Order: sequence, then C-alpha cells, then structure tokens
Amino acid sequence: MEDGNCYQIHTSDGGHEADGTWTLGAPLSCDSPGGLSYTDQSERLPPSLNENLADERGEVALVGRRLFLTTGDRGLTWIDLETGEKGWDHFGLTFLTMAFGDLDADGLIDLVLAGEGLTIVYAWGTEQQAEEELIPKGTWELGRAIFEIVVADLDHDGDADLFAGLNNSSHDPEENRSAVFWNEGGRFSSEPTLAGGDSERWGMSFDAVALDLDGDGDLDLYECNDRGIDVGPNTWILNDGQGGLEAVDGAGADIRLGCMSVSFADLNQDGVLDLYLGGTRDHWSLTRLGEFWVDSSASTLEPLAIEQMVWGSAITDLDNDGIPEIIAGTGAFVGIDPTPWPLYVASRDPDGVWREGLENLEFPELTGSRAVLARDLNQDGVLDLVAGDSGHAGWLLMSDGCTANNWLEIEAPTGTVATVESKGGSQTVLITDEPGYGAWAPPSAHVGLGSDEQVDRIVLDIPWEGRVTLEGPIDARQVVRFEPESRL
Ligand SMILES: [Ca+2]
Ligand SMILES: [Ca+2]
Ligand SMILES: [Ca+2]
Ligand SMILES: [Ca+2]
Repeated sequence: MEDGNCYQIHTSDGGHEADGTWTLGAPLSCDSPGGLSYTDQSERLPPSLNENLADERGEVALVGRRLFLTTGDRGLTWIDLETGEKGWDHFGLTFLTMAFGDLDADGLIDLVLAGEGLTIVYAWGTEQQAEEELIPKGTWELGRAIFEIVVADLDHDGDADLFAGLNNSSHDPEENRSAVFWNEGGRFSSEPTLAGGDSERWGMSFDAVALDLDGDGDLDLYECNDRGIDVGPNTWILNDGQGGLEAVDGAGADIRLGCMSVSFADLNQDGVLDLYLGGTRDHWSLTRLGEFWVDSSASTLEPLAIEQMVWGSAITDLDNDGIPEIIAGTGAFVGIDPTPWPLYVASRDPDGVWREGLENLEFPELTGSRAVLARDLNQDGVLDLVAGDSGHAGWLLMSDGCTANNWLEIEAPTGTVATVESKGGSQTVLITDEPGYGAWAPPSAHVGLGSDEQVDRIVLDIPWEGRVTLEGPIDARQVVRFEPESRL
C-alpha cells in the first residue's frame, strides 16, 4: 500500500477491503436530556482589530481546541475554547482564503494562506513555526487570484497536495483553469500543473470540495464558480487515478450561478449524496438520480430574497432526530452594518420541502453571516455553530446540553462516504474537512439516530483505500474513528 503504485481501488461492485484500525470511544452519558436550545456566546470571540473594515470573507476554522476567524484587515483572531485565551495573527501577505492540513506529515497542522500569493505556515502556532512562500506576495491582485485551496492527496503518494481554484476575473474560461501544487515528500512544486479538459468549462472558482464522484476509488473535485452566467458553470473535475485532473461534462451539476458555497448531503435520504449550492440571489438543490443531477430547487427549497446572499453552508443533524438540517450564512453582498438577513436554518417537512426554522430555535436575525461550521465544541453530543460575519467578530452558538435523541460521530479521511445503519433506517453522509464555503475542521460527520440506542453497521468508502465495514452493535453517543493502515 505504501509505494503508491501497488494498490487496489474500490469499485462499485465490491472490491478491495481497506486495511486500518477502528477506534471506539466511551459513550457519553445524558443524564438530563432537554430540547434543543443554544446560548449565544458570540461575545466570547475576540473583536477584530479594526472594526471599521468589512470582513468580506468571514472564514472560520477549528484546529485542535482553537477556533479561528478571519478579520476585516485580512488577519486572524483566535480563541482557545478550553482556556479562553485569545489572540491575533497577522501575516506578511494579504490573503483571500485559508486551508489546513499536515503537509509535511510531522503530526502538526500547517496553515495555507492564498490570495495575492501562496504561503505555507508550517507547524503553525508552535515553536517550530516556519513560513514557505510558494508564490510571492504581490504576484496577483486580489481580484485575480487564488480564491480556493483544497488540501488533498490527489496522486495517492501519501503527501497532501494543494488544489488551487483560480479566479482570474477574466471572462475567458481558459484564464480561470484551476491548478495543483504537488507535494513530493513534504516539498512543494512552485510551478503548478494546470488542470485539463474542455476549457469552456472553467469558471471563476469560489469554493470546491474533494470526493469520489464516479466511485472508481480516486478523489475527484466539484468546483463552485462565481459569475457562472458570464464565464463558466460549476464544474466536475475528474481524477485519472494518478492525479491528472480534467473538467468533464457535469451531467446536470454544471449549472451557472454566482456560486459561493457547495455542500454535499443526502437531501432526500435515498442513500445517495446530493448537492446544495449557495450564492448570489438564491440557493439550489441538485438531486442525484443515477448518473444525473436534477435541479430540484423549485420543489424542495423556499426561495430567498434577491438581496439575501447565501455564503456558507453546512448540512447536518442539529436535533439528532435522523433528519438533517440546512444551516447557511446569509447576508448582503458587502457591509459592515448588520443586514436584515439571518443565520438561516431550514428543516425538511414530510413532503420533502426545506422550510425555514427549527422547533423553537431562534437564530440571529440581523447578520452579515458568511462561513458556517457545525461541530460539537462543548462535547455534549449536540453540534454547536460558528459563523463568520462581514460586519463583526462572528457568531458562536453553544448547545445547552444533550438531547434525548441519540447520535454517532465518525472520523475518517476526508472524502469518505459513510453509511450508518440502525433500526430506524440507513443514513449516508460525506466525511469532510470542507463542509461548505470558508469553513474548515478535521474531517468528521455527525449522524442523528433518533431513539435508536445502537448502530447495526457502519460502512465507509474511503478514497484510495476501499471499503471497510464495522459490524455492530455499536453503542450510540460516541465518536468512532477509522484510520487507514497507510496513514498510521
Ligand atoms: Ca473518482
Ligand atoms: Ca439523495
Ligand atoms: Ca434534524
Ligand atoms: Ca455541543
């Protein structure tokens, strides 16, 4: 498995069983279950250094116990959730997006900053911190730059590569062709390889996610592109199995919009992952039917106001009832002052329509909310919410204790598709570190189980590794982790 040449890939008719190790935690107890409720703890977040600058990006990240948010002056603020310690980081370049991963495989998280240049901050926040400039600052203007970085091992040599989504502000699709910076044993190429395929398909990258589209075992990418009407549509980028990337026919997923965010989730709960897209003027749902993606927006989503932009998105089960919710950061195009758009949450009714609101929850109504991250920060088995905001430090909504409904959390390599079977049925989720625009956290997925106290089976389809099954019964209310042999 280690030499990168001798591996078998999973095929949809069975195939290779991945080698690796399962780790089960101790189930959390829930002595006094309550209804779902949140306390707004946003005042805990450190203020931006300059409150008079809008933070157009509003990105958020969770690294260890530290929560990071971008600020209007293109720096980062952070808070340690354990100790309450706060800080600010500034770097020598103006960046548009941040990404994370262990790029030199030393066990420490590295930070990637992309915008007017491309800089890696190795062992970020530790005494070994060291910067490497792959593309000098000032190479690009901010309107013509890298708008998205996906950290993923695209050629299966064990090293995490950098997929760079280019947004050249050009109406010529060829100018927006995305690229890969290759990682060979912890050393990066400074000359990227441009991806190939039909040049008319390349658009102005804004968000992207890595997953195995065609079930052949390698990591592909879906790219969400701004100004699709004028330039190029959203794009499927297929991997040839060795890291060669090619934009291909989107089979209905190549719609044209002002795309800001892409999230994959099984919206109609038929066991196949669907697509949720946020952007200028509205949001979209694309249902996967066999090889095709069908635009189901009109019949499944409530339309939003033209001025209400959907920036970030996360689709996961907040109340642990087994039906996911859509959480989206919505706001105006720009702005420092609060805009009349909420941190949006929608739940699915029995007719399959996602309607705004959830039980008696009241989320902030006046926001310029951007990236959204849903993770269990206070470890009570209920997802907490973090959102960036264009006008102030951001939002931190903490759950007020456990729910009577059960849950399970799974950690596995990014791009893994997990199927969780329990008495109430089967659920399929994407395990990813890129849940939607501008949000990052180590790859995991949270599955609500309703009244089911045990899980019968967990099946993981792991890119490059194959399929692995854990037979139950597995107790609910715990974190289950699978680590492939090749990464131990
Ligand atoms: Ca593939
Ligand atoms: Ca589906
Ligand atoms: Ca739910
Ligand atoms: Ca929580």
